[in-house]
Amino acid sequence: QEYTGVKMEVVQWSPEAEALISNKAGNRKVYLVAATLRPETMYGQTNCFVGTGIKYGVFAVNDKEAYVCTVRAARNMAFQGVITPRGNVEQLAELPGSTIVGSKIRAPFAINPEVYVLPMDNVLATKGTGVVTSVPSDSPDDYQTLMDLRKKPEFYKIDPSWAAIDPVPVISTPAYGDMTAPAIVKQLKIQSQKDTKQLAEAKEIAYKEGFYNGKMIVGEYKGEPVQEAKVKVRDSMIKAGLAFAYAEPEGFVLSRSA
Ligand code: ZZB
Repeated sequence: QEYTGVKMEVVQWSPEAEALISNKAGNRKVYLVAATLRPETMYGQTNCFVGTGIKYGVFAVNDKEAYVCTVRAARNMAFQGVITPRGNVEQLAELPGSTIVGSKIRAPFAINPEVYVLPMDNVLATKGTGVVTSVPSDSPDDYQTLMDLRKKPEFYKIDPSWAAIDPVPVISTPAYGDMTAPAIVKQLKIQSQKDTKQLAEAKEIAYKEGFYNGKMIVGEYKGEPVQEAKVKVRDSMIKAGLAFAYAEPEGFVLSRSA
């Protein structure tokens, strides 16, 4: 899988994460890195998700930057030459996902430039970076999780204000309008992020409709089909130093343990 690694600079750590990092990153700028297959949707980021039970590390990229992701993703990045020196992973600090929640980050290209880190039940430690950027207009999982968090902030141990940013229209599709994910969630009668089977189906529908029939309604490539804008948005994020190519070696973990 060829993902785009999106760099979200930490603007303000939660007190818990701040205490764990203290001065361990030195003068480096620290970024949460999300792996996405939909770079063209980045205008509509409203928050970012981590798994509360997942262990994250702060990894040195070079003298100037550090990335927050799983150790598994950091190792992949080191092999891909994203982290230097190639093949070498230096962990500066360890952060349980629960401690990162409530931190504020800068979401590149987003219409809402600063957003919060929130918890999601279904983040897989074994996929991408373990950090997921949230686009509730176009991702059914993101939309449903945001609704769950708004319904039960105490249960999820969040401040309601962290989940206050509404979905932002980014792409228009003929079948679902400019809020594709909420429309599919409603159509499939999805009630919570625990409805994982229906959410998988919703994701499949949203991917297809967005990619084949979607048109950009915001940003530099407004009016263009998603099929054309996808790579252009990705390239301009990479050129701006806000993203990088991140490949996931398919079946790598399985073939190693087999
Ligand atoms: C932003 C985004 C906007 C995404 C969208 C999707 C959609 P796939 O197809 O199964 O490989 N993701 C990334 N890493 C994880 C993880 N560790 N655990 C759970 N979810 C993760 O899924 C790739 C997508 O799943 C990624 O692209 C990311 O969310 C999420 F409008 O990034 B995406 C219809 C989907 N729309």
